[in-house]
Amino acid sequence: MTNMIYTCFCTDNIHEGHLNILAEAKKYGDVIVGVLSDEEMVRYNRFPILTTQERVEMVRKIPGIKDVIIQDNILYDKVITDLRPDYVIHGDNWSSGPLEVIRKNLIKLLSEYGGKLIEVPYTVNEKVQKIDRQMREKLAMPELRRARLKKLLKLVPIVKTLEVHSGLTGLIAEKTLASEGEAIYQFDAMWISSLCDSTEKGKPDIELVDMTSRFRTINDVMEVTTKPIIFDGDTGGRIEHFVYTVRSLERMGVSAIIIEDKTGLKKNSLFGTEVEQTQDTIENFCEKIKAGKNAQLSDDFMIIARIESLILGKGQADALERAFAYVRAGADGIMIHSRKKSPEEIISFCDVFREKYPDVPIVVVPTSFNTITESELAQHGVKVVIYANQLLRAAYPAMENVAKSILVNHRAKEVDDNLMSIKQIITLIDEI
Ligand code: SPV
Ligand code: MG
Repeated sequence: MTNMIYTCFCTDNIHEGHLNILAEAKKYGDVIVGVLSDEEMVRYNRFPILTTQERVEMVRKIPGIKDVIIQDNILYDKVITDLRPDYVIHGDNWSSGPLEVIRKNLIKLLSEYGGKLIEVPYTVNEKVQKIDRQMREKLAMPELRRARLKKLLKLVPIVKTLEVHSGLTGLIAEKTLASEGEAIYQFDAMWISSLCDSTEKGKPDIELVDMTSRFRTINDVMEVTTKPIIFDGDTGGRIEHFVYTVRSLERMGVSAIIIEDKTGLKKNSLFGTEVEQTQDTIENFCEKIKAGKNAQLSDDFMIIARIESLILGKGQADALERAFAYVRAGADGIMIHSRKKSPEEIISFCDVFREKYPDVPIVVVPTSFNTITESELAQHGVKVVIYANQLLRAAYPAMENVAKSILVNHRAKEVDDNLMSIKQIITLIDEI
């Protein structure tokens, strides 16, 4: 009986690296190729440009393959149980780092019946690297990037969004992978926070940093990333100005703007009622939403209405009345905010809102109510979770401590143990 050899592809593009693997595989027997599903691609790899089905067709066209299947989990348990291949073949680029857990899992599964893992040198050459860069460039194109948030909302249980305010923090959101047990995690999207964008520039969060400057931040992030962007649009400003903001963001490839129902001098919500803040009228805010929806040209762009009722102590009934009105006015999603330590008021809002609107995305920013987990939020219908300021809050004390240490020691030696090495910093950013 002919041996069976299995390999899994998570790619939109067949290049010589894949063909090398297949050529090697054919030496061992009949080759079955698994195509990793969209859901799993976004969970641990990059967003696929082609759909699962299109990728299946792409692989089917390669001559000499016995069968193509869809692998719907990055871990091999189901594939191995179903197929029991004699061999599995993979590039040798997964022996360390977060992907190691997949390799270990596979080796354990194969050892249960005497299957073997074959590892071939991962092809790294200029041509392959160029193809990889081209795919990433394509993902970063405005049309494709903009549409990705709506797609993600369908693909993942909750869109995990990290605040970014520069190219460097963008790279952290783009590239960070973490594993725990046999699971691998990464962020799905990025948040351009008004608080952090302003703070990074040494300015207060009062709509002082103008749109041109905020767009600069978006551009810096976009130049080095591919993940979708949700923009913190503060109050959205005057309706006459808001429509232009919508058009500009859409053209740049931003996926969504969140505007909050405050008016006058906006202060950060986490001040709550300690400072004077005025909530907009329902009528006026609905007009703003309608004008924005009218101005946008694509179907992909989302305008999300943020409700400040709980922040301003106006209560649940007011928050819900506003949420329903904003959805009727055309909002593509609702963000509900709270500065309570307990997530209770957020949960009860979500539960009531969900009964009326099962599909309108709910967004939350659990800065104060930070004990609730992503899966608990998802159980109450939350579709987007934003970690809105943690990166900047981590960076500031770390930098301040280093500055103090240099001052008291009159040299930099003592801080060295807390720093990344010179080698690491000079090689952190790849040259094209
Ligand atoms: C931001 O990140 O700027 C926000 C969220 O608007 S919050 O700071 O909680 O108001
Ligand atoms: Mg803000």
